Amino acid sequence: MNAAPAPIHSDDELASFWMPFTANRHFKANPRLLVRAAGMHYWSTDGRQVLDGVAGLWCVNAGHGRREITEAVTRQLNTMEYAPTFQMGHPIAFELANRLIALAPPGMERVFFTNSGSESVDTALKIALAYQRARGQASRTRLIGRERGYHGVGFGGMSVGGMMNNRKAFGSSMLPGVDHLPHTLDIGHNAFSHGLPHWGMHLANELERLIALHDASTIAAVIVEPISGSAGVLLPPLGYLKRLREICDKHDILLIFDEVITGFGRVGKPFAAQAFDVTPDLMTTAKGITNGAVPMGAVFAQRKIYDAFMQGPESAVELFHGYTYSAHPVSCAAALATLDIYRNEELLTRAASMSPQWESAMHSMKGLPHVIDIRNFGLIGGVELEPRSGKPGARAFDVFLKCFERGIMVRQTSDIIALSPPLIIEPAQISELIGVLSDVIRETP
Ligand code: PXG
Repeated sequence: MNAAPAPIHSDDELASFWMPFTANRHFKANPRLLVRAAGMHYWSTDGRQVLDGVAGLWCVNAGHGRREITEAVTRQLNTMEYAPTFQMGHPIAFELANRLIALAPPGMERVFFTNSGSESVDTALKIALAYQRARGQASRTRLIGRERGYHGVGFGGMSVGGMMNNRKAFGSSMLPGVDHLPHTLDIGHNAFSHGLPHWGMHLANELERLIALHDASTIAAVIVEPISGSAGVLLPPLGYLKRLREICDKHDILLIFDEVITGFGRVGKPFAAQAFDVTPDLMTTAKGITNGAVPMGAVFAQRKIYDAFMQGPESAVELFHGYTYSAHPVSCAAALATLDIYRNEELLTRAASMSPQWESAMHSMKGLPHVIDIRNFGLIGGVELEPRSGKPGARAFDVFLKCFERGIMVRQTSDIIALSPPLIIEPAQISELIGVLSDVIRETP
């Protein structure tokens, strides 16, 4: 077991690290430092045990401190710490791609490796554009995203994403030729739906409207998260994703599912594509692929997409894209060990069996002060609070802070509390998580 480092006392010691997506000044005045993790828990510098309600950041699906992953990574570092995959290869990269394909929806037979969700998204967008060109449809350059979508922080992902705060500072540098579908959250019609909401399938028809505006011959691809996570758990209405698929098929437009959070068991099947029985053309993943232990991402592609590139001279590079660390051997080793754990412990379907209990625990918070909506699917939950007048996000931020003090870690985005525990969560831990969150919501003005 690692010894806990000495607590940091001086403000100066926190000054250098410019923290990502963080209120830096607030954090550095009130640091929340984690030093150890095992199973369902973190431990903080002051020795407190914290129940992880968000799997780190939606990534530690098999729980913390998995020895099998540590050993696989150590073995790989001792054998070959790095090898290039540009015009060279190493065996476990191919083994991992084969293992991933076996989990994926039918037809998704090719895998491109990246190092993060953002890179997976930018990779998928580039593949979509290059595919259209490769098959003689070079006029298809437009990309369609969705309001309140989150697709990471690259310029491509930011452009198709629909979160105002991620876009406003970079407005003039977005990709040209991007349009957005409306988001699917409608509290007026769907508040407190259990699982997928019944109202709103017709929102997919907005794609027909965008096609009528731009013409299908200009559109390369549509990208959506099957369930929007970062925007605060926005669920697809029943039938909505199938309808998107039908419209894309009708107009020969690629459909991309961003499964960075829904992939690897979060919704009770390996991927949301399977849970919702809708197969995209490209699928972006990251996070759970290595249980968060080392960075990695992967883009899954339908065979027909890869095949479209396999023309021209055999010695020519077909796709001018890739990263120094694509299929990094250490990441591959971590991913293989992670997939073994998922298989041996049947974690990729566990969210389905835990979901009834999760759903009733989530909805037990109905009626608490300021709770205006509760949303759930698989092992994902969202609680939306009424914003304080003139102070959007402040109420949920207070809830997040108090939860941490009381020993549970949740995520806050605007006035929504998001939950996505490791898939190993036990019934008593669901009760503890929701019990503490309920107490905190009750006590937060
Ligand atoms: N797509 C989706 C759907 C995501 O959720 C990314 C792309 C980008 O992945 P990287 O690995 O580049 O961060 C994400 C990331 C949260 C939260 O609490 C969600 C993410 C990241 C950090 C926090 O909602 N998702």
